Amino acid sequence: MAYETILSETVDGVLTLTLNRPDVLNAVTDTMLAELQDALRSAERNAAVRCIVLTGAGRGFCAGQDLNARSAAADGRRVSVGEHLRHGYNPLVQRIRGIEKPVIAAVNGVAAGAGANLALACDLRIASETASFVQAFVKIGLVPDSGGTVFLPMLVGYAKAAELAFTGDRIGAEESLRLGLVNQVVPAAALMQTTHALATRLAALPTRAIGLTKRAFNRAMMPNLDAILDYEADMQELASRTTDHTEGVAAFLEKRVPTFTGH
Ligand code: T3D
Repeated sequence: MAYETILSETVDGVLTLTLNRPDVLNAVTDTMLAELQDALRSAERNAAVRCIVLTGAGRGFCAGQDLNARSAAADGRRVSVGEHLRHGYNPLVQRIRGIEKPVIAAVNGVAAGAGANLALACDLRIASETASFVQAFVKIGLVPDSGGTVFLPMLVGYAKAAELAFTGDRIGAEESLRLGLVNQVVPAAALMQTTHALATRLAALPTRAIGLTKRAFNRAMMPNLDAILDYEADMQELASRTTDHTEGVAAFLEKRVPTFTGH
């Protein structure tokens, strides 16, 4: 499959997938979701791929759902946000968690909304000094999705997770390291080299043992992930029907400060 929105390269047993819509900070479209699924499905089956790196082109890692391209069904009807999560984002998160090979996010810039939570779904995160994380959902009247309600509190504890999710505050690389959100922070110029060095090291280790370790971590740390993803979709569907959500998206697209009413 030829890809439009991602780049794919395998070197030394390491598959690097680069989100490639830099003009919009690699915001996610349905095409991107399908392409990531396809690339990861192939990687799962390909014994020559023994580690996967996810990164972004340009100054962003990923800005989450493309707010200019809210999904529409083939017949032009608006697809519900809950269904969009169930059919697009949730299977991708399940694939990242389910693939029995290490997945590293090389966070090169801002990671927002579902873009932040896709990074959190990965096993390890190496951040450039220019990286930042934003649980941007609240700013458009939504709730954390793509596994954020389990990954975020698991990594930073409930109090900090609630603060980040309720405020939508952006945190930088050093703060992310202090909170345990990322494994390492490196200068921007060293990000891909450092990540590739770790990835090639992991790719040369016993892949089956690492895969089974990941399976055991999944069982120990997030045994209800499928149900949680489904519940997030329910909550997102409810949130997406509020006037605050409509206002939040309109304000973002019109580049103005939103006025929320609590409805
Ligand atoms: O189906 C469903 O909808 C449910 C799924 C939901 C999953 C989600 O991810 S919901 C959350 C969606 N994402 C956001 O709300 C984040 C929106 N973006 C931002 O808040 C900010 O852009 C950032 C904090 C990420 C970065 O800020 P900054 O100041 O560094 O950059 P910027 O100037 O805002 O953005 C640069 C460009 O990217 C800009 O375009 P322009 O003015 O140069 O033509 C901006 O409009 C565009 N962009 C950034 N994020 C998105 C986007 N365009 C479309 N969708 C985006 N998400």
